[in-house]
Amino acid sequence: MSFASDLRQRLDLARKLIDEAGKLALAHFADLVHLRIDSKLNGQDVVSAADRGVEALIRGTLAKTFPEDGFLGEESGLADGRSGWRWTVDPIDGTSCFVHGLSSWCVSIALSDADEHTRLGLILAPVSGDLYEAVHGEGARLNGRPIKVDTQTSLETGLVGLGASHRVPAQEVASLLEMLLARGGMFVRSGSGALSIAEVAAGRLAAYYEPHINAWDCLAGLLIVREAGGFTADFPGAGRHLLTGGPVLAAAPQIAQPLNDLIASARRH
Ligand code: LIP
Repeated sequence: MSFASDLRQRLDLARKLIDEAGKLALAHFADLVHLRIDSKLNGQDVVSAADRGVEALIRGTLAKTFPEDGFLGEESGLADGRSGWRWTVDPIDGTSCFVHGLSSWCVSIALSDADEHTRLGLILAPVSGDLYEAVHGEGARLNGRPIKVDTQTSLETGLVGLGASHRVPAQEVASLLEMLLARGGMFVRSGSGALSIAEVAAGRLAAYYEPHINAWDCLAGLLIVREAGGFTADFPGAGRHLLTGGPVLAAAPQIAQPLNDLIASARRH
């Protein structure tokens, strides 16, 4: 089988699978009162039966169809494969929003090759129905229509998505917020890094930055931004490992440097 044919087969399945996963997640979302929720690292870091059920659906279907592929899921961890392909999946990104009944969550599926290049990225926001998708070298799409980052916005006119969690010192986030506001900028925090990164690709956000995020949260979105003409900093960055995560920056090209300068200043404070 050729590389292109292997990739196409996996894209076809990923499209069907993310739709099925979105429907399962929505069924849980409609019945939150009966949803089992557990804390992980702290009260803000939660996992639900919906996360586990959606990941089991995706992981089980992929294992049946492509048993030689590797898989990295937020809830079930890493399983190496022999084919060179590896799926990286966040069954529900924005779990905290999900369990609180907020609509800012999504299903994120990425596929990487043996050289750790992301070749497919799919992000579905089931509440809105928005499906973001990219194939390496073939552009980015939202609901089937081509998308591009916003090349006209600036820090002073655009919205910067900022991620925050208790995995990083509060002061680091506070310093960046202060510097961005002082610069005349504005921020939003949606609670779903994957969805915010996809909104950079759609030209809705000027950029997205988070001091620490995991691979399953961002690999799909970073490909979608690159294919939409955006800048993405190397992830997880020099000296870091896929499983430890790291900082993420995705931006319209004209925003990347001024925002990076603010990030560097905030880190020094
Ligand atoms: C979330 C990320 C978000 C981050 C949260 C959490 P999850 O992923 O999308 O950007 O700030 O701490 O990691 O846990 O909802 O899949």
